[in-house]
Amino acid sequence: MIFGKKKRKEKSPREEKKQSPPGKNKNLASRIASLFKKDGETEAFYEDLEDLLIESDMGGTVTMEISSDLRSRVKKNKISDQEGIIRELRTLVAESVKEDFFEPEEGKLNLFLILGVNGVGKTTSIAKMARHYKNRGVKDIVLAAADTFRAGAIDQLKIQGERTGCRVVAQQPGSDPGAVIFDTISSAKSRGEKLILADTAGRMHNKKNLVLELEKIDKVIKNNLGDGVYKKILVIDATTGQNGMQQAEIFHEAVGVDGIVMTKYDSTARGGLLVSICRRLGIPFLFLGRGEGLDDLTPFDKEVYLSELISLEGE
Ligand SMILES: Nc1nc2c(ncn2[C@@H]2O[C@H](COP(=O)(O)OP(=O)(O)O)[C@@H](O)[C@H]2O)c(=O)[nH]1
Ligand SMILES: [Mg+2]
Repeated sequence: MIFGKKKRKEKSPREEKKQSPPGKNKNLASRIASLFKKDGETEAFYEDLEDLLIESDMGGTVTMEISSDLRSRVKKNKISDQEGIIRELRTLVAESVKEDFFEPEEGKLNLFLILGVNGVGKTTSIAKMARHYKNRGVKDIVLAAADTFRAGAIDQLKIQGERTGCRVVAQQPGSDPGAVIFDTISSAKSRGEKLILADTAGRMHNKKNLVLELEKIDKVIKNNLGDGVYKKILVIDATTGQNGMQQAEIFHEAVGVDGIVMTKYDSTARGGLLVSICRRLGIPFLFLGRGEGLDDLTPFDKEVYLSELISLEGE
């Protein structure tokens, strides 16, 4: 890993908010072009570019790595024009970003455990994913209400079950989430259902308890799923900036995250958090949430994402 000369401090969410660009346009290309017009390929240009990347939520460390890599590539490839620099930056960002898609395996019981802190959009994303997989022909989907902490969370999942035509397995509020998962796996096996989408609680105020609870759930799944397919999917809210990065680190360390759904992508003008998470943790992105409706979830498409973040001439 190459580090720049200076170390950047991660900005607090308050500082980040102050600098938030207006509107929801995430495209950095025209802003990079004006910086280049002003300064040419100088130290001042790279410093302003770093500020721009940080404002887009790429985080201090990743920004400095990318800026440093960009300098050396520009030198090595003797790039001197604006479009060339933008193209090289996009290539560097592209190398950091990973996409994936978890197609439920046929003939097996698939369990996708949906993780994330309160309010990021887990329950909403479960409904959207249920809709998405149903549209792709996965018929028997069951939702597990393993966020047992709040009665509201169970009711919310039941409503989503009705809206999407999926069976919901739930117990009383306060019951053991592991027991809900156990029930769901056994009933899904006996009914021959193919996909379990399991909701979880995400109380971050007590990291130790969160980790213990997730470890318990993880054990129940591993002991009972047999030869089924098990994926841990983390939901991150795009508007939370580098807090989202910290959440990804905590969950990844606790249980090992297989893929990420980024929600509220429609509500931010900053598209860089995804680069930061992919580059630092190497976790692929699966879906982007672009609204509150059931159909506002799109499979993550790296090329579309890149052209929204750093468009090239003619795009
Ligand atoms: N604009 C927007 N809002 C979203 C998106 N995903 C979820 N939300 C909203 O975020 C709020 C919290 O969602 P919820 O699913 O209850 O979060 P949970 O606590 O993680 O289960 C709700 O008001 C959702 O409608 C999204 O992609 N875009
Ligand atoms: Mg919820």
